[in-house]
Amino acid sequence: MSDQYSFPDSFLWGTAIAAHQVEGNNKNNDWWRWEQSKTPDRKYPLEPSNEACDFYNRYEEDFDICQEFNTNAIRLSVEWARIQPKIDVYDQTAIDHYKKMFMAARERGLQIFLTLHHFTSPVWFADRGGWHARDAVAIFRQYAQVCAEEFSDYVDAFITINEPQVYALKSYTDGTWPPNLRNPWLSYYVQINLMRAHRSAYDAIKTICDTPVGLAKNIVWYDTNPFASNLIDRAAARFLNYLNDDFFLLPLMGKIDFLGLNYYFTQRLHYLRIDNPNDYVSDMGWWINPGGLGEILQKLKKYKVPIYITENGLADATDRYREHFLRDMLIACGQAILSGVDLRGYFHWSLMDNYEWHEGFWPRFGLVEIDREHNLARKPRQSFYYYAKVCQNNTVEVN
Ligand code: IFM
Repeated sequence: MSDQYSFPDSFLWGTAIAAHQVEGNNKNNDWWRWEQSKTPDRKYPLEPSNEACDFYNRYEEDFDICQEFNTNAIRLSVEWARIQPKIDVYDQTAIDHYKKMFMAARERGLQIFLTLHHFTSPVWFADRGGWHARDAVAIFRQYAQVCAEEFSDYVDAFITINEPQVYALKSYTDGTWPPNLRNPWLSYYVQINLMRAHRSAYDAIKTICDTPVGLAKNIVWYDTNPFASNLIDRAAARFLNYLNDDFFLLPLMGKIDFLGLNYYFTQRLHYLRIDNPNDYVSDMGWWINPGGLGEILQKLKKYKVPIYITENGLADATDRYREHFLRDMLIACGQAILSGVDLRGYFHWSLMDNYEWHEGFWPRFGLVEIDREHNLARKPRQSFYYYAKVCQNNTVEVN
């Protein structure tokens, strides 16, 4: 093993955020409506997003931090409900606001990876049947085309949809997220629709510009306990890994210029139950296993498309693991590059503490702490200084 890993000169060192989780006051989408509904017999969400981090107004301050900490890229999303508040209305004021935001990022040397759909949809879209409506794909295609027309001069890459499978499972299988349905068949149908939506949006964007288009795919790595593995667990892990990546990705090949990988954790199976070690876990109980990232990157090599890690991070309120986490994950990245994986960038989730969906604000994913008691003050955590050094040196040291 080498004692340091150097990254290609063009490597992107970034952070990631998403509109509804940071902007605040996204009042016209399905999440907001549900959060604010205070339905008494619903367990979730723990709290509403309200002003979130007020990123919609404070983006310059946040991009200043990105620059100060040597990052050269940011992944963010636009809020569909702001851009298209009604089916037949595009809001030029909101579009211009985003343009100003993108300019501010570029002026600070940040390349922009722009996500078009990150879990939330306009209320009018939800009311027509959301992602299981017949014309959902056509509607999304039109929105993607408008985004390409308006934003292609400002952004470096488009990500059509964030974590389609997670969305389908949360919203349509376990019903935790709006539209809170529990129907596995519908969930499967929505997954197919999201694949179709990606393909269609890809074509629409390409009629406007040459900007690379990809999608962000969450992949959990399924593994077995090396000391107690049995045939059934090995077969189950293989099958789950197939469902997680190849099943979804194979139909997208040819309509993808790069693959965005969101990796958080590994699940170890023992007699078909999850049996993870508990030595290295985040505040959310997710087992941190950099080896899983290495395995996934090797597996994705066969698709022969550039890969960006579009999310990777942990909830860690006291910042006790984040530096180790970063080092371990980045070593896995360095090793993957050495072995021929075409990995071109890393976006840490997240730039700042934000609204973690049905969990509310307690999980702290940020390189920057948001002090909710003091006017949402931004306070970079110690681990951000470590990441800044890596970004500056383009190298991660092993030790
Ligand atoms: O906060 C989320 C993000 O919106 C999508 N990927 C996983 C993150 C952490 O749970």
